[in-house]
Amino acid sequence: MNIPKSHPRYKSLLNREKVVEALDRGILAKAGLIAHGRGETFDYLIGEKTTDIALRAIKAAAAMLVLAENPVISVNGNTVALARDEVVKLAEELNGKIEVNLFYRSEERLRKIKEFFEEDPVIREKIRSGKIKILGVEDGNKQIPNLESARGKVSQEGIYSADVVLVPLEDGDRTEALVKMGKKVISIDLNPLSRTAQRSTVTIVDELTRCLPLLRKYVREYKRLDREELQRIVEGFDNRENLRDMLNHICNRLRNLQFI
Ligand code: PTJ
Repeated sequence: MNIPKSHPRYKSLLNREKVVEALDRGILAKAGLIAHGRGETFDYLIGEKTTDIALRAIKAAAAMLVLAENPVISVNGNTVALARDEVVKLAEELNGKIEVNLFYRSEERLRKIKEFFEEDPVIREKIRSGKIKILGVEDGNKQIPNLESARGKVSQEGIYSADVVLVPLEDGDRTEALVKMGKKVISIDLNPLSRTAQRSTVTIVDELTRCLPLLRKYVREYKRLDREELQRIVEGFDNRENLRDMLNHICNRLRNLQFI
C-alpha cells in the first residue's frame, strides 16, 4: 500500500505494513499482530512520543550496555519485522551479538528470520566479516533453568553466557528466568503493567522503532565516559519509580484528554 507521508498516522501505518508483510513472509508469529495492536493502544495512551520518563530509562540502559562484558540483543518476529536494520546498528556499537529467540518457536521461522538478516547485502557483509553474529538459530542448545516455554532454548555464546540481555517486546516468563540466572535484563515494552516490564532491571516504556536510535545515540556517547560515571548513571536509576512515573503520566493524560 502506498501511504502518503502527509498522513497524520504515517509512521504507525508504515509499522503496520511491516508487521503484515512479515506475517506473509512467515517471519512474524500470528500472535505478533495481536501484540502489535496492544502496543499501539499503549502508545496512544502514552502520547506517541518518547517521554522524559522513557529517556531516563534509555540513558540507564545505554550505560548498562556500555558497562556490560557480554551484552546480547535478543530478537523475535516483531522486533525483526519492525527494526532489523536498527538492531544491527546497535549491535555494531556493542559486541555484535544478536540472538534469535522465539516464543512460537519453529525451525522454519528461525531460518526465515536468519535469512531476512542475510538477504540485505550490507548486513550479509557484516555477518561475513564477523562484525555481527546471528546466534540462536543453529546453536540454540542450552536451556534456561526453570523455563518451560520454547524461549528456554538459547545459545551458549549468546544469551546463556550474557551478563546483560536487551529484550525488545516479549511475554514475561523469560525475563523472570533470566533475572534469576543473575543477568541484567533491559526490556522495551509499551505496556508498563506487563510482567516483562515489572520484572526487568531496566524497562524502557517506549515504542521500539522510536527508542532504538536514541538508545544507540546514548551508547555511542557513553562509550566516552569512564566506568565510575557509567555506574553512577545506572545506580541513579530506579525501575519501579520509573514505572510508577509512567503510570502517573498515562493517568494524567487520560484525565486531561479532551474529545476532538
Ligand atoms: O516472535 P515470537 O514467536 O517470539 O512471538 C513474539 C510475541 C510478541 C508474539 C510474543 O512474545 C507475545 O505474545 O508477546 P506479548 O505477551 O503480546 O507481549 C508483547 C508486548 O510488547 C506487549 O506488552 C505490547 O504492549 C508490547 N509491544 C508491542 N509492540 C510494541 C511493543 N512495545 C514496544 N514497541 C512496539 N512496537
